[in-house]
Amino acid sequence: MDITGFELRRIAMPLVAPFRTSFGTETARDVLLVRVVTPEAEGWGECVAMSEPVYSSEYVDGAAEVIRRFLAPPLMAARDVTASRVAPLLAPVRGHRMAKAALEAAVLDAELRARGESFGAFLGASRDRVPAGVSVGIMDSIPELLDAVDGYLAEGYLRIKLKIEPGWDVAAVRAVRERFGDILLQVDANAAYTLADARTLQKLDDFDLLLIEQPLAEDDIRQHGELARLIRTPVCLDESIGSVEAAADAIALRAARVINIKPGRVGGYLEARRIHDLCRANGIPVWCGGMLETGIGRAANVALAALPGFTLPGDTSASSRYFARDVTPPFVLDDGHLRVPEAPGIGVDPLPDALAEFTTSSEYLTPA
Ligand code: NPQ
Ligand code: MG
Repeated sequence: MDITGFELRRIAMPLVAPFRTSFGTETARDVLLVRVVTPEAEGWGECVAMSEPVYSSEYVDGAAEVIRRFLAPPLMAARDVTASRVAPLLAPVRGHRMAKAALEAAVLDAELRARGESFGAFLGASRDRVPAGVSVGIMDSIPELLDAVDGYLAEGYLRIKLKIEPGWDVAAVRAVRERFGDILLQVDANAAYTLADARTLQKLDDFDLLLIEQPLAEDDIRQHGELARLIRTPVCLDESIGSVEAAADAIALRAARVINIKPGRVGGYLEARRIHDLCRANGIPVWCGGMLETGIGRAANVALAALPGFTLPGDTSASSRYFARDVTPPFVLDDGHLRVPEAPGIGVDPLPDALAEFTTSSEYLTPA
């Protein structure tokens, strides 16, 4: 395909409730959407960067700028662009994986729509629905946390993930375990601890957690290996895994018994599939993370989560977990599962009225 242009569209989506993590509290999702226009088809990609560089070094304004100045021009100058050529064409630009992933996703969506193939079929999905987990933010009190978890279990979520930080960890986990018994339960620290906290993290060993996600800093892969030898809860890496090479290092260092795969964090769905394949070959279970995606990113994530190595429920929740109104027909829980879209590309179409309601700006990039 030759690229006619890219639309960069910013939308502001109010969250149904504030979402607090160890790095801050979000009340709205500020999202950059990419629409690629080609003669054959259009395609959509969602950039998962946040407004501020607090989960990773990327942030939305920076992603828009790097796309505008450095990433869109070489793609628009190239002929016969396919998704598999996007990463090689963008390789001269270092980093900026979330920005690159949004472009690759848009091109892949257009390419698959043009040939009538779904994301699931293309990626190698082995199921038509995926079990849904939910990520539960840090609350002001334990009773509020128990009410929130109770509500999600009543909705049918099959796995609960508690966000933790120093001071909101052992007591929160104990309260949820005592109240709800034998549920699938895991925790995510978003890099809030150091190896000096190993004694606190050991106390979580009593609660039969599926895993502890990213307890230490992004760069501390070796230290995660050290921690993994000090605690029984399996260590899962999120922020530390930005590529298939990082995943291979983490496995070799025994720093991750489980890996959270987020396509945006690793530069796209093709790299995400390579990490899946590596982990599967090494007996490392993976699950699909979430970045509060709209239906556009969620649709593609659900397709990825249907690959055979995704053996743990992911953070692929229903649209209603985050948004009162989504920009696509909403993803809804069916017996605790989400259906993998079957239509071409990501399999869902943005709703023009919803897009218009949430759009804060739009620009159209064309070849030089
Ligand atoms: C995680 N996600 O696994 C992330 C982090 C996260 C679902 O827990 C706005 C945009 C707020 C992206 C809060 C979940 C966010 C965000 C947390 C991502 O680490
Ligand atoms: Mg995480």
